[in-house]
Amino acid sequence: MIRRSFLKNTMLGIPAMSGALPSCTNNKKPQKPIIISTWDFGKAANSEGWKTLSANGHALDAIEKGARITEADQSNKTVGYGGYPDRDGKVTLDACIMDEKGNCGSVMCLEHIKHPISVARMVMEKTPHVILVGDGALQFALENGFQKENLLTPDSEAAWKEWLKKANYAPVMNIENKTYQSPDPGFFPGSIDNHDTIGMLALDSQGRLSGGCTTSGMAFKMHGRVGDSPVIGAGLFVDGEVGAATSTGVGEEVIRCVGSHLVVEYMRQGNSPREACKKVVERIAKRDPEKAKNIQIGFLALDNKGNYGAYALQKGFSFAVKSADEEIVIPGESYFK
Ligand code: SD4
Repeated sequence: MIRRSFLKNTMLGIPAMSGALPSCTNNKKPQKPIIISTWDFGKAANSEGWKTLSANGHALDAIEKGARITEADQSNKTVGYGGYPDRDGKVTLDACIMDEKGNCGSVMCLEHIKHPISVARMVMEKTPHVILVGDGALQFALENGFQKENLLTPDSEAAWKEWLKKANYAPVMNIENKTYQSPDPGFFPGSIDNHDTIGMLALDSQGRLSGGCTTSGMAFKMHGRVGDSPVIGAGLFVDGEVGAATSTGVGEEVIRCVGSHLVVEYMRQGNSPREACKKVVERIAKRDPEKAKNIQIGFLALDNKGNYGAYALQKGFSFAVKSADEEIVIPGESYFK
């Protein structure tokens, strides 16, 4: 079921999107342990991560295990195996992971490896570096026991071939009821469900925070294009003293404001996770109001007490929460109503 109909049809026990926004875009009391993820498919990833958290495991393990569920899901066309390729037909993956102490690892433009989140973790734990890209990242993965695989599924290959017929770049940016025609036809490549990265944040029973982010990026992007998702500070940031944030949407705009880091800094100043996300969305909207109307960006944040919140530019964003108290998918509030 696609995300939009899923939201309309289930809502998982939360108030419908019409009328007052659900108060659960900000939880009422902090929860620990807790795991939260972008989009409705985050629910399955959360469930996997929860197995670790509920057994008093480390938030970092919960993130990695959860993210691997989405990466392996070939029905998800925007993360990992089965992700839409770039315009040359290559599936290139971006991922990063970070813990509460500032340890982090990232891979960019990685081909042929089904679980970039695990390679990112290995970059973090086994190298003195933070980022490996392209061939170097692949070489590192193969040297460390990962298998080389074909990640282009028949479905995604067919979608790419269909796109090639026109290559007309007319994407749907996950904005409810709206199709975005990019003013720059060479830049925003199009597909349905074009922007569905998974960003995950977790707080474990011992108060350790971690986060991860993994994506195949924009469908039919230029070969070599990297978005915000594997960029520490942009697609993900974790600071154990404060909280963690992650993002989804048009990565270029998130990179321009180092969005997830900014969310964490707003939390450091005393803002709730929701307020912090809202402030960054507002900055993006004010910087270029015309552009902002036509793109989607969503931020998700979790503080080190277990309060969460989210905010997006456009309607249509959702996030999934799992704790001992709740397992829900929540429609995100948005700047444009
Ligand atoms: C990117 N931010 O590559 C990612 C895509 C995304 O939801 O978030 N999709 O720009």
